Amino acid sequence: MLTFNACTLEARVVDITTLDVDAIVNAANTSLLGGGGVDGAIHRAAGKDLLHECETLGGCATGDAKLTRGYRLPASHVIHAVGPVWRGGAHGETDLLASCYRRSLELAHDARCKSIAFPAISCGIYRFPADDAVRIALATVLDTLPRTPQIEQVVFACFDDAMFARYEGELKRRHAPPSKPV
Ligand code: AR6
Repeated sequence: MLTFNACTLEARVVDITTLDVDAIVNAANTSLLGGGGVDGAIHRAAGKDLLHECETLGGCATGDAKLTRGYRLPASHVIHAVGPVWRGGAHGETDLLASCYRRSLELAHDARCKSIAFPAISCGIYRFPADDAVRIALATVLDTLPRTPQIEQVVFACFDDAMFARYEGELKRRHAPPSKPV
């Protein structure tokens, strides 16, 4: 766990649909009409009313996010973020992924959420290299939090131990005191 200003950041091996936080982030696609992976799991757990609200949103651009209610989920809100498909790294993937984390925190802050949970956006079906994605996620969240002071808790929900180890490693690395100048 890492504390930054008044916010705690932690990684957990958990199904994000079970988390009782103010907002969970969905790794959606530009249609916002559901899909596989965590998107499918969130829609199954939230029920049809989530799809009905998504149908009113007119889709979402890659790198952006849109907020809905959580319906049957324990979470009050779902923030549907659209990560980039990995196409080798020269198509703006890094900036688009960072933008997902930034926009999600901004939307959560505007909706007065105190706690938010992220999946590893783009790291499944969209094939973003996981080590890079985790570094981008952490760096962007830490960079954005000073402008979203409403947020007190950030959870990185990992579906497996390998992803958890990546987040733990990155959280520890950022927690380490700076080395002494030589
Ligand atoms: N809780 C937490 N993490 C999960 C869960 C869960 N219930 N289920 C999967 N993951 P992916 P993407 C992890 O493929 O790469 C959909 O069809 C998973 O192990 O869900 O952004 C959308 O509609 C991986 O680490 O999202 C889009 O078309 C991470 O969540 C497309 O997939 C993201 O994997 C988006 O692909």
